Amino acid sequence: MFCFQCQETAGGQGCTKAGVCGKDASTAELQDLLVYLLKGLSIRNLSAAKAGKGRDDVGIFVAERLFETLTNVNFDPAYFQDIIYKTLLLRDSLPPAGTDESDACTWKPAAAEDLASKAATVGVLSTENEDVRSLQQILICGLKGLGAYYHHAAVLGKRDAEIETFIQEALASTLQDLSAQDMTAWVLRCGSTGVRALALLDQANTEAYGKPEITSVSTKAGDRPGILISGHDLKDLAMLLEQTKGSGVDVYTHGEMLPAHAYPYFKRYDNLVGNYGGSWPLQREEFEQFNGPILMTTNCLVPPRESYATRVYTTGPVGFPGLKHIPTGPDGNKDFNPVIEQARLSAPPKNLEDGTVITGCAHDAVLALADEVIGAIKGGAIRRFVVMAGCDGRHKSRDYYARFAQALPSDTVILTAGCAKYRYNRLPLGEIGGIPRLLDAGQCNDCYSLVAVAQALAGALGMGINELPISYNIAWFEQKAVLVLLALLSLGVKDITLGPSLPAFVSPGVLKVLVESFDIKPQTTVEADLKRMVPA
Ligand code: SF4
Ligand code: SF3
Repeated sequence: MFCFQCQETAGGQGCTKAGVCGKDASTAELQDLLVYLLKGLSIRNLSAAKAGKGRDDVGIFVAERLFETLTNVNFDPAYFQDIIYKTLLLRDSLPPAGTDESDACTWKPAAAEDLASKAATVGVLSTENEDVRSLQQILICGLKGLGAYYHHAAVLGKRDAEIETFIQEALASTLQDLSAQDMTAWVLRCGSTGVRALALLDQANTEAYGKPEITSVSTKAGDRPGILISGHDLKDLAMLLEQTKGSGVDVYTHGEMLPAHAYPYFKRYDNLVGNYGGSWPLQREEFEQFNGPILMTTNCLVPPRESYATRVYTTGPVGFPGLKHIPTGPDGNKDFNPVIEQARLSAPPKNLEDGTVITGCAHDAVLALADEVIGAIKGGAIRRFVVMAGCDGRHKSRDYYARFAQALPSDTVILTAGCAKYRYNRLPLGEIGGIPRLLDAGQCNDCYSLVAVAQALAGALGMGINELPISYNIAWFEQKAVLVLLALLSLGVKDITLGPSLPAFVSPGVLKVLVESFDIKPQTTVEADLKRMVPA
């Protein structure tokens, strides 16, 4: 195996024997083979579409399969073996895309063992040129993030032909012999399509659940049995809350599900009682203490300890050998009764903390304060905004973000989204004239909100996006963050600081281009970065 798609890749270079994340070699290789075959499927479907014979189910199929290969989503080799056969069936239901088709369009296994031998030849390292490989993998990682966000919009009924076609065309482009310039253009198009997908998801979420409101969420555990729901899928939360109503079981959010508390729709449920624990890297300790069942709707799943594995349920794209999976019915509904039944028999969660956290500072809520914010900028009460969005992770070096947040001068405001915020969202950062100094827009996809706020401020202040008093200090871990980064680049945002380390899939040659074109900078020390991002 060779996988270097996330920030925690072994030695900052690549996982070669087993993933630091817990993904085994056979799963990693099957994921590579799946991505390869998705390219063949895309080529055939795009060709059939030109003749008016494309299949409507391929675009969403490809997006969802890409999501399953994202870090900390699916660790189950049996699942990938099965889905590879389904991908082959779908591909072969489409007519050949000409007489000289790529191997990805024609390869078939004679026996199950062929999957492993083929997988070993189609992975990341099958592209020899380091810069070509780098541009291809930036695109593939971006597409995995795009597939994830698009899946979330699609489960809420929002489909978009342009996004589906782009994903297929972009995948197909990685089998072509393109110039560096053309490959870079695909990468930037992935970013602009990312903006489109993030906007679509924002629309899907707000149409289904209302506009987020600035909300204080309790982090205290109650004395009734509970279910902990983690990941990003708000529709799963909606179904779970409806099914647990009146059952005597409380529902707690975890990790990226925290922002759900800010939506008017979820506020209707008094069985949604609070947020439990921090971000994903702490889950082994926190799940142990939760006592009740845990539902993982998307990333980030950490391979569970035996002591609580019988209480962990997966659903949607998530999978792990031996864990119980809640399937999606043909109408899109899910039956969470097994989870609820187990919760009834569980002890209440052990209390971990006793406070509150603020969320729901999405674009509508912040722009409702636009006059105050603009007045504070013009009057000098707010000197600068610092976008600290993105992911959390296990590395000790991520202490940097808590120290950075704490060291920011009192006339600065943090804009955040994603699970990176758990490093500093319990700090007493205070307010500036009634505006909280930490504005949490929500999940990582709600980085869209930060862009909308920046664009509105630019309009109101008559400035270009790079002239605004905003600095970007982005934390990345997995491929959704790659997509968010590409989205920011496609909008022309420059001078982004990226940490805690640069992606292993960015080669020195490609990094040079990123620095020259976008002024991307690696994170250094709190003191040096602060001096640069918040000039006196
Ligand atoms: Fe390694 Fe990250 Fe790939 Fe897991 S996802 S195998 S940790 S690079
Ligand atoms: Fe976090 Fe996994 Fe990226 Fe949605 S939950 S931001 S890491």
